[in-house]
Amino acid sequence: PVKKPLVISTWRHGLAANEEAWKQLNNGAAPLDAIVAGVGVPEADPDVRSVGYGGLPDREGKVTLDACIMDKNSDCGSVSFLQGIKHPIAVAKKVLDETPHVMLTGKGALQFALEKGFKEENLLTEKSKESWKKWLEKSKYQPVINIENHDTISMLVLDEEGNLSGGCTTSGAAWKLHGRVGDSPIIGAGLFLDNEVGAAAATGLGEAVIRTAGSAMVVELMRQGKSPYEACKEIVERIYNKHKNHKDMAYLQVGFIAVNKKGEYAGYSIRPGFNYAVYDKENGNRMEDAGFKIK
Ligand code: SD4
Repeated sequence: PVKKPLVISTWRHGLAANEEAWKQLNNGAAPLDAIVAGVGVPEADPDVRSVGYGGLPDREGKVTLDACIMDKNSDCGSVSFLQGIKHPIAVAKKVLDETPHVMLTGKGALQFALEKGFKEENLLTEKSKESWKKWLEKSKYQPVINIENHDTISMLVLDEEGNLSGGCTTSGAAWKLHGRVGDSPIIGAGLFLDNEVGAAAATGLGEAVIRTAGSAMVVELMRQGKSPYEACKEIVERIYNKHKNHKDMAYLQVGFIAVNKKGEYAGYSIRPGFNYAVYDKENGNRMEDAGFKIK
């Protein structure tokens, strides 16, 4: 029998996110609302330095956010390069629910959020400002593996009815160029699902995930019969091979989580250190380590 519901989120902050999403699902919330509430926990947490409020800024000291959400009908909403709004995932859901579009960006996304009643606020905490000032001393863009660049929260849900949905939210790569958008708000890169097959989401160096249409490829391999583990592994290996001689290789980390309609799930990354939180009825909420390609 398929284990349902099942909630999977990237990284340790996924535990608190899962907890909230699980609570919402139990209270009868729609899966997308559970995702918004769930990933909203790290978004609002100033100690999570890679998502929402408290996120590390770009090299101009500006916190710019990317997020997207997708439902069982393949409807999706996304915001990119959004500033001053603590919960970009909630804005992404509004884009899905209340516009004829999939993605809004920058000032237009902010304008839309304000029109929908979101409050503009300063997202740069003192702590992140300090980190930025320290970074400015050397101003060297070299993402730190598994730390400042790889802590996007992506959440995948297999709900009670056996339908898939997912969401993804991040402050993106720390010290990026102003205006840089990563994989996280891009459907097919940072997140993808097909309710007939499975769902996948990415964390890590967004550029590498975009170059390879990462999450879409993982889902496509599951369509061809691969398990979530095999699918994540094959795409991670493909990304690794494509980047073997690439300038990004020195700091390249990419990880995927995936789940299929049977409730099988997995995570796999290029380097060790990637883990994810899983919540199901049988075993509760816990961390699991992803497989990885290189030591
Ligand atoms: C990005 N994939 O913007 C994201 C980074 C990440 O902090 O995983 N997080 O490239």
